Amino acid sequence: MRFKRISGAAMAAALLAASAACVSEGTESTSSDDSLVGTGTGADCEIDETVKVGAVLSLTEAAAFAGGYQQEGIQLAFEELNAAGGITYELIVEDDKTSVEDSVIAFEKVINRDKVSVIVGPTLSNMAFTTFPDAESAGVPALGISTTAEGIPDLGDYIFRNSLPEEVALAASIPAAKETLGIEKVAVLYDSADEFTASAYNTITDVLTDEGIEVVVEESFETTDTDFAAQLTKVKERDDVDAVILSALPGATVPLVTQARSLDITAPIIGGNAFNSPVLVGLLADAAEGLIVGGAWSAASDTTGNAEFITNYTEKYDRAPDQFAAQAYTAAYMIDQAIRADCDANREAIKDNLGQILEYDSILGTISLDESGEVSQEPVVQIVENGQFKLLEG
Ligand code: 1QQ
Repeated sequence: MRFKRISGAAMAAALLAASAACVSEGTESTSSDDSLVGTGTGADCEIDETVKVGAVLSLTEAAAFAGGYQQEGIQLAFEELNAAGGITYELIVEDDKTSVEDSVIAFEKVINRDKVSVIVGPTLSNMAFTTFPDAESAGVPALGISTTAEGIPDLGDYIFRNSLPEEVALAASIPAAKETLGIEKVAVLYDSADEFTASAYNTITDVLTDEGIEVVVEESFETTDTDFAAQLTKVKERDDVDAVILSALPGATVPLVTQARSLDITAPIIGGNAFNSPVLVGLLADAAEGLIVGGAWSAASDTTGNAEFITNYTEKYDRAPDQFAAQAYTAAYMIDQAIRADCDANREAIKDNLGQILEYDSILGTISLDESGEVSQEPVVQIVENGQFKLLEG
């Protein structure tokens, strides 16, 4: 990893000024804690005080399919980092129970009770639109690891994500499917009640227009729906649907795809980040075959450290990692790099340095974060074959 700039007198002065005074309008003042400033920089940084990191994840209810993997990924990374020495991390995990109300309470706890230096999560964009403004006004950096909806980094100066935006995932999966399968006409089915899936719907329409693909059926539903007969009948009535583009969380994806297949709708189904889940593929069983998935990570990718990550994770948790685990694991390393840049684990320093990460060679591939909080990374497109994710060669 390299940073856009290295620490120096100007940087130290700026940090002092920022931490001594109000951070910005509307942001609580954050005083710098000297015990979180160590000696040395980079790999030589040593901080005596334990650095507290909060992780607000959906460990139960609808998004637990992702939250469980995220908890495991981040725990593995911090164990490795603690073993490497120099900085000791304490990870404080809170379950937001896939609920906006509980995610607000969880953010409040880690910010005020635990006084963490940085927060990882929440799992869903739906919660991020409410909780990230709280982190912003408290002056606590927050790093989203699976919050892929449009507009997340715009929520504030302290808000970052290392999660590939859904816009980028779909802008890869739809053209790859077009090239491989020769798609001309599609049905678009989407959950209009969730921030992430509704925002993905906007992207889907843009990408389809760019690709000259015609939408012949467009139907919406809600997150907790389980019966998709009405929407699927519209698809079934037509005989010219080359593919179904689906924007849904797994809770709706499983019954929807299963019902589509039992209605003999055989068109390929294309999606984004939410589909990159072995839990989803397991639940769908045979109905998962041929699913085309745009996302941020693949077990088949030859990225730096990926093979070792997969081995260590599988050994520790007795199951293979997924994209959510990989992004959470990477977040811990990005936070560690941001702290080591100035050997300073204060909130302000982490905020400044997270936005300076350039071309970090991670298990997700080469990844950068900028001051706006946005990530840049190459997407991967996969297809499910024999129950396994394979890279889709376009
Ligand atoms: C979001 C997502 C979900 C699929 C994460 C589990 O990408 O809510 O933004």
